[in-house]
Amino acid sequence: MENIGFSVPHKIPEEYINKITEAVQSTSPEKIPQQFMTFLKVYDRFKLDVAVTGDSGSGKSTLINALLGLDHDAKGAAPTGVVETTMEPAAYQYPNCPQVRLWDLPGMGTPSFTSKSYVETINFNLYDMFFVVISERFRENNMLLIDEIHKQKKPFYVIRTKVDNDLRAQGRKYNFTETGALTVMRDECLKYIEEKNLHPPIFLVSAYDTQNYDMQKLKDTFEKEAPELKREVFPLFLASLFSGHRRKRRTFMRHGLQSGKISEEEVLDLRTFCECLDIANGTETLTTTLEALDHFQLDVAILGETGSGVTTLLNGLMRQQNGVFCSVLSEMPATSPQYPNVRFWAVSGIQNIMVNSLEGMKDILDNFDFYVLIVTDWEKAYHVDLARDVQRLRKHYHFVQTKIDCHLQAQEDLCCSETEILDGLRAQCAEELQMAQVDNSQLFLINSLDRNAFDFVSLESVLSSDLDTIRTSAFAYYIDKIVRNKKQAQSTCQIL
Ligand SMILES: Nc1nc2c(ncn2[C@@H]2O[C@H](COP(=O)(O)OP(=O)(O)O)[C@@H](O)[C@H]2O)c(=O)[nH]1
Ligand SMILES: [Mg+2]
Repeated sequence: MENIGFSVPHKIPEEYINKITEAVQSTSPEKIPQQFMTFLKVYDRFKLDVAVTGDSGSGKSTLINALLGLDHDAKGAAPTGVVETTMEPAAYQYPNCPQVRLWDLPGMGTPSFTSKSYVETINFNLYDMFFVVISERFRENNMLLIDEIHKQKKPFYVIRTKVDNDLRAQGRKYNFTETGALTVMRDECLKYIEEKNLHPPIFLVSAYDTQNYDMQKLKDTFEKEAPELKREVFPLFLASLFSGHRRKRRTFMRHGLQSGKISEEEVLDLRTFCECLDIANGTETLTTTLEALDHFQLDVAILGETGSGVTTLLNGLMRQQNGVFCSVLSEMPATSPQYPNVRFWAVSGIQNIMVNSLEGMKDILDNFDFYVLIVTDWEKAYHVDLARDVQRLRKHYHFVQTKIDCHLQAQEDLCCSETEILDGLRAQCAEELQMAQVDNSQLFLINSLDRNAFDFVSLESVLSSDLDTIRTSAFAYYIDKIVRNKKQAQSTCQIL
């Protein structure tokens, strides 16, 4: 069959492949998947710890409550007040980003936390990012903080709070305009920061009037940038754990373990991986690896016999009306904004491939990260054989039975209800899989031409969450495969 020998295009741009394979070349191939998986697992779980810092009374705790959408006296709100209220750092889960924690820190410049010792006392290097909160005007303390953050190469936002107060006070001036006053405030911040050649985002907000000024912009910007910020700071986190000053490293490790950012069992794998990527000489390779993960294309195959409805299902999933992707094994994958960084491939005519070459089928299967197997007739063993092959590759799949509307129509003469017929189909699937001793996989009953009927919506939502979950392990598997291939090619060359 003409399809044998098919392989999908690179899943990540070639320049990343070269950099990563070069970096892990000194590791023995058996160890790559485990270390790599540990690295990706810690990254997946990693929480971006954002320290909300600034002078005492500048409005840090009130700002956190505004970001959490809580009143100051609500349960779970940060304590606020006109006297020093925050004595210990406290963490708050950021509402729309599960991977972000906001830390309410004590304020700078009180007898308990003097400006001089603040950075040491607070242990500034434990945080990944900073919201520097200022109010009324820019002070020397603010610049001290920004200098320290810059020294640590960490990202930060400058947030000027209480602009409602400032505007009210200035409103008495004779030539006052709100826009003019806000511009003056922004320019004041810019003047000091740009003198240092720094360009952080600046927001002018009121925690009491969140509908006006920059509060919404602050939330939108941060929520959009959070994944990117996480990628930027994770290598710095690893560098603090495994390189640099010994005493600092120890404090950092203790904190990492306590806060659940890393577990005892992961330390060894992660250390070896970081050493292998030469973390002592910079975090560039780690950053490249994470960028590659961002670019990684997940390949999903929709597999079925000729005429089983592969293309129609693909069009349904891509929300296309007509047969746009119609070749037997499309040269071009289908993509949709609903599934970012996923390529869907229509693989029709599997009966021919399987009859001609089982090995060829396995090679084709290994190109993909996930499979939707279309069931036509349980009498034919293709589906079960395919499921077994997929399982052997330690990958996942779902079964889909298409054209359910036709099936129901054909059964019209029987005196069964629709539910009884559908339940019958599900029971048959469970039975067949049990007999064949393949894992019990879910079966979706679909009419590809009507997205509102039967299990279409639940197939879509299960696909979304499954594809999200397998992304990192598929990436690790792929890197492992290309590193092995490269090593094999090198050793063959040497023998020759
Ligand atoms: N008008 C106004 N008052 C604010 C704003 N943010 C904080 N405050 C007040 O400033 C005082 C100190 O706030 P707090 O959040 O406890 O400051 P922290 O020490 O930096 O945590 C409190 O009395 C707040 O009510 C704001 O945006 N507008
Ligand atoms: Mg406070």
